Amino acid sequence: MATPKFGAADPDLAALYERLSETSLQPLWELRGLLTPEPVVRSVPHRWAGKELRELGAKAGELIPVDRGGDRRVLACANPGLDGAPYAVSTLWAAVQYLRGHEVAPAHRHTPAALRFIVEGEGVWTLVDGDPLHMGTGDLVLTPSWTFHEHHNPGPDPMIWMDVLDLPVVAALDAVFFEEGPSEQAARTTAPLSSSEAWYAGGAGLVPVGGPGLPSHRSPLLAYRWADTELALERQMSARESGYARLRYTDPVRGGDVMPTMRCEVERVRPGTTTPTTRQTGGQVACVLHGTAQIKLGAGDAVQVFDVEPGDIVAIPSWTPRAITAGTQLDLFTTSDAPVLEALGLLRVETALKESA
Ligand code: GTQ
Ligand code: FE2
Repeated sequence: MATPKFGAADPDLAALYERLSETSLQPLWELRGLLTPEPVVRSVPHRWAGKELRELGAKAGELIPVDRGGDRRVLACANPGLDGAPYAVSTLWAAVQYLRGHEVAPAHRHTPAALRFIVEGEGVWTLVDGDPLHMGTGDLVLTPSWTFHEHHNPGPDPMIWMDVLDLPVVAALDAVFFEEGPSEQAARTTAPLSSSEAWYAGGAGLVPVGGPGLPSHRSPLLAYRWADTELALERQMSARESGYARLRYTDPVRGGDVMPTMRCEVERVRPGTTTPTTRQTGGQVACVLHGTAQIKLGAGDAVQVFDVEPGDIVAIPSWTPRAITAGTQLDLFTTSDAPVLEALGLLRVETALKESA
């Protein structure tokens, strides 16, 4: 499509605009909305109800097979502000994936990185470059960029979980690559402990001396187990008076975020407690693991309150104030693109805004 032609009453200026258009040039002085005082964000606060995600995932399970050609039975959360793009916020893909008993989602790899967070159920295994990682309630499982991964469900029961990918960021950078894995029948390997955990989940503050070389750009630990997370939440809670605890999942060796494009955190909020109001640049996707809460997004006239329960997925667009009041004790998992903004010097975080109407 040709670049737009700007109009002018002055014939000389109109002639210039004509030439500019023919030459694929645009005059900045006619352009609006480029350098805005604050981010102009297209995605809107939104909640996808866990109840509906489970019901519709199961329906897709009846109708859609998983194999070559289909590959993944995934329902993508499409933010209503993004004109039909299948993204939860402008920088993050969030989805639910449904795998029936005895099904295998075949091996592939891609440059967009993925993570799985499990709200309910267990029994599916994800093989990451051949390392079998069990998936259970409350676990965070990573599929870093360009690692082969396949999911297999050896048991009879279906399982559903949340996927988050940095796909919109990688796509915006024109850096998406994809390839299928070995086309033989997918390996149905299980193991009491993944190799990743055997090496790197030794315990708080303990890392191996020697062992496999560290992968660059991401955590060598690929699964963060709920039992460990819960213990850390409760310990922090006992050290605070506020009824609010918050943890970040990190690379156990280098201490940074789990992957270069996505930050993962989990919060526990005691019943009746309200978190501070905060906002940050970049998008966030939250998923309720346990409990009920009111999540307040926005401020002033634009404030929206979402009543959430387990399995709900919530889109928090860039620079949107958020505050949470727990009904019953809340455990909330969040992924953001903060490492990307941080690496570029663009992360702004603001806490305790004056106005929180
Ligand atoms: O499980 O491999 O939600 O490749 C989107 C793309 C999940 C996966 C998604 C994928 C996967
Ligand atoms: Fe994938």
